[in-house]
Amino acid sequence: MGYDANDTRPEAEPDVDVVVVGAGMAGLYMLHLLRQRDMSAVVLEAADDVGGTWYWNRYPGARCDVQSIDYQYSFDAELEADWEWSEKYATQPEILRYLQHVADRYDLRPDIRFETRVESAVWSDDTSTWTIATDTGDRVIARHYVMATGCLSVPKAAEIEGADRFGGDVYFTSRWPHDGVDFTGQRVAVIGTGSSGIQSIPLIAKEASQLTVFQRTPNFSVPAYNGPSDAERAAALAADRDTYRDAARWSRVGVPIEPAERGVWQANEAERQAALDEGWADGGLFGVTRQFNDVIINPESNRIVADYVRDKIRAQVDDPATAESLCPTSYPITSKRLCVDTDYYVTYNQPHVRLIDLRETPIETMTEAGVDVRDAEGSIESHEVDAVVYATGFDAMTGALVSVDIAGRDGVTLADKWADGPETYLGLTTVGFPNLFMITGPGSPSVLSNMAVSIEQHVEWIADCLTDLRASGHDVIEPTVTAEAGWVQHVNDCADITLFPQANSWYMGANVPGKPRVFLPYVGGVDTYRAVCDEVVERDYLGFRRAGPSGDVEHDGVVKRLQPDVSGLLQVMADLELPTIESMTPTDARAFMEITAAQRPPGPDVGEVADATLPGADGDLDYRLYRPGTQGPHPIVAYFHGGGWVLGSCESDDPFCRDLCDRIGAIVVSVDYRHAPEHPYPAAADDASAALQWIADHTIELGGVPGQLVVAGWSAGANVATVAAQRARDAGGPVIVGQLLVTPVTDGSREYPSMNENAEGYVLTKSLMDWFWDHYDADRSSPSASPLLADSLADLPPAAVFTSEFDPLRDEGAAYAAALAAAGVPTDYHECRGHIHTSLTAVDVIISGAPIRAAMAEHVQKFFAG
Ligand code: NA7
Repeated sequence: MGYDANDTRPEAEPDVDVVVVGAGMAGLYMLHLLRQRDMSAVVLEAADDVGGTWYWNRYPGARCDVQSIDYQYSFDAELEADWEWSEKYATQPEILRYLQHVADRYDLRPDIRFETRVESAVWSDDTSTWTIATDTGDRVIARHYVMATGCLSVPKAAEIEGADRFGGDVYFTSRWPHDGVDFTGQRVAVIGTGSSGIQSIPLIAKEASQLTVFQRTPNFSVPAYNGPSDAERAAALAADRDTYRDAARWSRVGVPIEPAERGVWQANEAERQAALDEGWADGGLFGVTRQFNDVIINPESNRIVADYVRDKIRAQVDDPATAESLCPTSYPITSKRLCVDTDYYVTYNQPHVRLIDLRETPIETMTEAGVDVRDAEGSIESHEVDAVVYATGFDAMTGALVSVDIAGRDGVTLADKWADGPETYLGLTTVGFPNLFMITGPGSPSVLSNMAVSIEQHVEWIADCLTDLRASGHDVIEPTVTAEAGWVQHVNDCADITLFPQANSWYMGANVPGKPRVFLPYVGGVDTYRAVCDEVVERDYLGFRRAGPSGDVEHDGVVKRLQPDVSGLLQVMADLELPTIESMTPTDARAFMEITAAQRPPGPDVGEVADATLPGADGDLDYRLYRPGTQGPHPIVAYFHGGGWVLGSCESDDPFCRDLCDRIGAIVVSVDYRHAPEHPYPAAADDASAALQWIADHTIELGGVPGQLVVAGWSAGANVATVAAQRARDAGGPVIVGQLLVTPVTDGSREYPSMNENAEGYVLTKSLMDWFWDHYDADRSSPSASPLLADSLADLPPAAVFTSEFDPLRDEGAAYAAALAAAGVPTDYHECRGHIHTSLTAVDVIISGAPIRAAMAEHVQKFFAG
């Protein structure tokens, strides 16, 4: 190997192809694979042995919370066959032995420099190399630089007043003495009740004469039911190893378990109880919280599961006050890492174990003799102890990356670039730091997944990337600004549809004072993520610039442009291989829509839902009225449903109408209109006008406020709504104070670019739109069919127009909004990023639509406020 402590050669020729930092699970496999690809590599490791997390975290009870059968390498069937785990959840010593075995088996140690801490890494644009300096004085020049430094490897400082003052023994769970600690007969304080605290407390209690646990925030913990390896899993693995491992690779969390298929709302009380009982009996990370698919999305679902777990905590702890202190209430379950324990809660039933709730009595200071806490009245209680154990956690995910002084292009450091939060492309690379790779970096599934699976995926992606670079004659790779911004946006979009951001967790960086509050891992799932990484390669490294002797090549672009839940729904629909609407008769299509509607979440409760009829232009029309639960009278929204003049009814947008009613605090009157082809153009528009007039005339009887009438509609319903508004203007009444137009049809006379750009793949297709128009059989040049073509749009009520980015109708909606504004109509226009025609109204299905619906409601409230 060509490196040397006194090396002063110019940084022209790399010593090695790759420097890898860290000899944990990631670094070991990276080294092995690089060697297999004929690349030279050296691993730099601060510890004196391999193991990473499993080297450092030697506290009593340290175990992996993913079953051992799943938490191991899968790249070599023989390695798997040679190693047998003694328990379902292996202890730290056993996992460490396993990693040592791997290092020996593949003879990795000769290329690992132990007791070598990397201090800085500097990129040179001139030589396209990284120069890595260590605390031993080594300097290694490498073409590529891989940080395999782990997500939870930099312990957080104690951050407790007077910590230095304590005169007894001090331990950190994350830096536990190699010879172990004997607490027999000692008075011990444990500070912190995360996974490390929860695993170690029952064992420390066995030795200590007195144990005082200082808890700042309680965690949800579920039973491990540790024991021999899970027989069912072992049998499945033995029967077909490749299928088992592949299922893990293409699963949500890197473990081959069947995902829950129903939300809590789809189960009745008894079914919920049975499912939760079953999950509790299974134990582990994937037991009770994985019975329903909406636990981390739907607050009500989350509350039901959290209540169940809280009851289980209460049932285990004898003292009611201690039990209440142990019950988390300040964040949704699983928004902080769920803990998996053995006898944690029952430990508090022992007479020598006491819980101090720091929310009631915060730590005042550490003293020479122990810990002083202060109660609400200001009195101090002193807890004298012989030893303090800090189980206070880590500077997670970014800590290890920014603790090395990494200077990229133009000397900008990673710490500076990430001052407001990490920005990465795929959690693997970052702009301005060519040839730098992070294994399980921020923006990848990492800590939300089985790390073993995510590590292998990253290591293999990086090795493939370097192999491809070599083959194409490039030696530099770096993401583009656009690709990175798009990925950061997508990572945030994914987090924002979940309850994760509500917790002050280390996922959010909230445990480290001053750290930016950003959701760090990628919550979109291991399967989705793997598909994205594969797609990037298939699209010839989309979002990367490559350079080298064979020239420069850049494929700029954003890999995930749809909102994550929209993309998930499209995938589900594609998997169902549903027939297209336009291949059906209108009658069949209507029946099909009804079946689909019956399977969706119901939307929020409102004060009253009443069905009745009103006179249309030619006969009675059904309507459904939604009334808020608050004291009336209320303003009224006259609403027209979507369905291309052919499909739907006054009930078909039920969840959306409930949502509008609830958010706005207005009566929503959803009215039928006659459908084509039985009643072609202009029947729908005529009915809309007649209905609007009737509603205005019956405002008082309906419980409305005279003069407070807004017209609203979605798609074809927005078309007839605004046509009715134009006609009302021309007829001198009724008075309408605003119009809410959601993805409206405004002009059938022309083909806008969005019609072709989004012709297929986003539910409303170009051919379906043709089918609708053909059935409506309208004179498309008439303003009653194409309201954009009206002679004048002046003096129309103020408008809020919402379109979706991936909607064939986007541009005609935008054109209508622009024309309204040009005609002097106060108009707010929103193009909803990453949405499709049907997603804005999909209440409780497309969660990313919720803020948009909130904006719609706000606009309508403004219309009413004048
Ligand atoms: P965690 O989960 O970050 O837990 C740290 C605990 O320490 C947590 O209860 C903290 O309370 C508490 N803490 C941190 N600082 C203080 C101070 N200053 N005073 C009192 N209490 C404090 O780390 P772990 O090592 O237990 O687990 C990390 C992961 O490793 C785990 O999720 C598994 O994936 C494996 P807080 O919640 O911040 O109020």
